[in-house]
Amino acid sequence: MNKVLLFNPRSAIAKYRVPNSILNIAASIEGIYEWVIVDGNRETDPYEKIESYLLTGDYKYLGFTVMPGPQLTQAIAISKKIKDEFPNTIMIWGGYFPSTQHKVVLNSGYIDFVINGPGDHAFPKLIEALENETPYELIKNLIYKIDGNIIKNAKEDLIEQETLPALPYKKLDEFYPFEKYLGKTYLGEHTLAYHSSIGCPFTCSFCAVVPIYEARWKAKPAKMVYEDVKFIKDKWGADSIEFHDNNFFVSEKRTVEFSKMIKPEKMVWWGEGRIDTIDKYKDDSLSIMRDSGCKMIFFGAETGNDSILKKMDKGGTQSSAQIRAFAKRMKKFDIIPEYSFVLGMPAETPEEVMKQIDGDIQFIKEIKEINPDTEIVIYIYSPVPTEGSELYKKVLATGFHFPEKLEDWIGPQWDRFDLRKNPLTPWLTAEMVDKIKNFETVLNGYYPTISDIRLNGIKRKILHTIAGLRYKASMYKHPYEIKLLHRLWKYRQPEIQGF
Ligand code: B12
Ligand code: SF4
Repeated sequence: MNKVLLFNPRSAIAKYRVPNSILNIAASIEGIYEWVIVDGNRETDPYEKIESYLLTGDYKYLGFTVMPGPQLTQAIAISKKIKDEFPNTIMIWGGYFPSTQHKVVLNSGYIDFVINGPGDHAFPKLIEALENETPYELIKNLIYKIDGNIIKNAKEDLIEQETLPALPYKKLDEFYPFEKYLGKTYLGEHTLAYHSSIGCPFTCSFCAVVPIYEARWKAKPAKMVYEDVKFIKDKWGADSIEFHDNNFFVSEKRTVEFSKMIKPEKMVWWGEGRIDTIDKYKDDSLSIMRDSGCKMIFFGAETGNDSILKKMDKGGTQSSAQIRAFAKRMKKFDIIPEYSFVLGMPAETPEEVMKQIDGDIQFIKEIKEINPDTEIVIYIYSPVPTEGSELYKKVLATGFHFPEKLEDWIGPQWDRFDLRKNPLTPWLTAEMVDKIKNFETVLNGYYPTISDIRLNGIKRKILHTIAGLRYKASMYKHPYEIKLLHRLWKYRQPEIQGF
């Protein structure tokens, strides 16, 4: 029987996390096919490692998990090289990038299959079909090419998460000591990355989760989450948790149940949620959450402009008034709201785009006044291909299009696109991008993020004082002195290096 190699291309510059995507795929074949993991975050030369496995002649199937951004660099270069040197291997890509960009991936000529969304059932079924030379044409979530045509199979219903096998943490530990996956963060000395639910019930028109999960959400029950966390705490000493779910807080009941179970473990935890969802939580629930260690929550505030909020199809009831009021409410419970904003959305005229940017800058300053502890994360809007959405239609009408060759994604023009810092969207002028970036620099100077644990009190004070004049006078142009200090002190941006 042929073996499977699973590869997690490098995604983190410094702090790496448990490679949950590839670990789920390993779990799906555990006990059926022999597998190994190569983690690009833990290897200086992952190709050398992969090659050493392939030279044994035992490995035929290669599964790569690929998220846009830096992961693509290793994913593309290594896939291409493997196909050149080991042409009989079968290359399967899964994860957010191939799911939303399957055409460019399959047209590259060196990737054979794409798994669109969850691979927990699709991957073992595909390996089984390939091993037994039986048809794979009916496997759900599979995308492939026949005679030059791309075939996209039907989507599978979301899997009940409690039916999934446990993640093979102990086996991962045999490849890479697990303790090292529990890095130091703002939350604690040994932070665990855990993924407790998949999808999201909402349909925000700018979000990559939507085309893959189509407004569906399934979660592991609170008890299962607690037991996994407890196991890792007892075995490897985790003291804090980052929940990597797109939307951890969909169910108030599950959140409260989990909070009650985790409280005695004295672990600090963080997750991502929606303002309008959590604003409906009872005061009691928020207190229970805080007492159980929930220190900070990441929210997509997106914008203070109500008409853009509508266009973004936030799908719920979020409004600028609620964003303000909620920042105040969180203060009462001592939970830090980490508000993320998306600036630079398209509009009818350049003046209108600039007006939107100015409005959001003003709104962010207002939020900081209401609750100075609010952490602000700023993204520049990068389109995701959400077929059928009004926003995406509008984006295409401006002449925007994604690269036609896979290699172009890692060319100098596109490699920062998905970092949402250099969006290449035709309606954004250099002046607009500069304004957003300069404001962000001044804001990060005046209010340095608390998640940068290396930045001590004195450095914070210096930054705050130096940036103060600019911030108060709204003078954002050429903030060289703040940039210099950021570079000198290696200032950390949570949106790039982990939240
Ligand atoms: C953890 C994480 C990171 C970590 C990576 C940590 C690491 N691995 O070391 C960090 C913080 C570094 C990161 C960075 C970025 N990330 Co990120 N990240 C995530 C996050 C929160 C969790 C990923 C995860 O572990 N999921 C758990 C697993 C179980 O789910 P999954 O990946 O979907 O896997 C399933 C399927 O996709 C499929 N599958 C996945 N891989 C494979 C492989 C094979 C072979 C098969 C068959 C199937 C398969 O099967 C799995 C099981 O069902 C996701 C959001 C999310 N909730 O998924 C965003 C997400 C993937 N990131 C995203 C982005 C854009 C980025 C950035 C590029 C930009 C940014 N500003 O955030 C940066 C890049 C910077 C960099 N240095 O690379 C986006 C992608 C959006 C898009 N346009 O496609 C997401 C979806 C967040 C979002 N909602 O916007 N990220
Ligand atoms: S609520 Fe968040 S995860 Fe859900 S669709 Fe909107 S942006 Fe995406």
